[in-house]
Amino acid sequence: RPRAVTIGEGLAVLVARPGPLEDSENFQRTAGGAEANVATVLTQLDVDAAWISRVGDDGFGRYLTGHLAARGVDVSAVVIDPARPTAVYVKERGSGSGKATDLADGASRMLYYRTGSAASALSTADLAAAAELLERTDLVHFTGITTALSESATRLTETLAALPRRGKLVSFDLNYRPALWAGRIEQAAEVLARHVRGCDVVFLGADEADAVFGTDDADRLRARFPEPEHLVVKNNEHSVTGFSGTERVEVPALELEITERIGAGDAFAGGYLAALLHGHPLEQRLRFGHLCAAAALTGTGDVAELPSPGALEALAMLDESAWG
Ligand code: KDG
Repeated sequence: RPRAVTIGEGLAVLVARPGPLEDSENFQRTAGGAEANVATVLTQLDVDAAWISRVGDDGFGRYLTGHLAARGVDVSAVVIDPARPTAVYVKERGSGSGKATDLADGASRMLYYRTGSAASALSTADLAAAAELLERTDLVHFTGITTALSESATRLTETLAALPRRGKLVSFDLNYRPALWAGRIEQAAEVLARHVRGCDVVFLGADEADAVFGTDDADRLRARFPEPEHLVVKNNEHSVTGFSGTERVEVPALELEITERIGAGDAFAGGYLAALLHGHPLEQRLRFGHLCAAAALTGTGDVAELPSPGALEALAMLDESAWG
């Protein structure tokens, strides 16, 4: 089985009832954190995945590591920091009631409670401690969220992008979160562009690419960033354009009744990466991505619970008419 390592912060997610947050008496606890979400997709698709992170010595930290371990993710490199808490975010959901503090029906918003969290102390020392895992992996994946956590986390991601490859791939999802760059927003575009150029597999959401790099056009983004062997541009909800070397393929998204979008990008990345590690061609990789994203789009949590790899493979193989 191929091996992958993901590195980033995990968060306990408290999902509110649809409607203004002040009216939500109950919250459903789930798990989040972009790189943790990707790890759970990979393990469901026959990839051995490990997650490198830091959590607090608290119930949320135990919940997150338990949640990942139960899905087959190797959490042996997760450090427990007794001095800092595990991060939390509240997922506010709209009901479209028209009240001033309500969001539109189906819309959602993230409220972070993560300043000074355990994972904000992630640093290159965590890579040294996980050297063996990193040495024998086929793929390392991280996102622009980890980059934005703190200065020490930025140094860690710069080390990841420069990792001696020795046959492995380094994968990066832009995941631009302006709230995390507060105070150093002018640094964001430069650091993130360096990561795009320095990695082998890169995922860009069109909206966030527009915000950071000033264009949402897939071909312009490819022209601007010819360096990564694999570049995937998610054209909002309608389609995804994938570039691999000189190849270019566009695959439309499935038509779905969307429940909630947060986590869909991670599911897409996990599906694409698993298919890449299993040697599937570009079009199949994009279809795997869409199918995994569909699993996240049709639930309220961030984590995609998938059909079996065999079922996904059969769906990905369906002919053009099912996908057009
Ligand atoms: O992509 C989904 C993530 O955004 C979510 O799980 C929380 O990692 C998260 C973040 O920092 O926004």
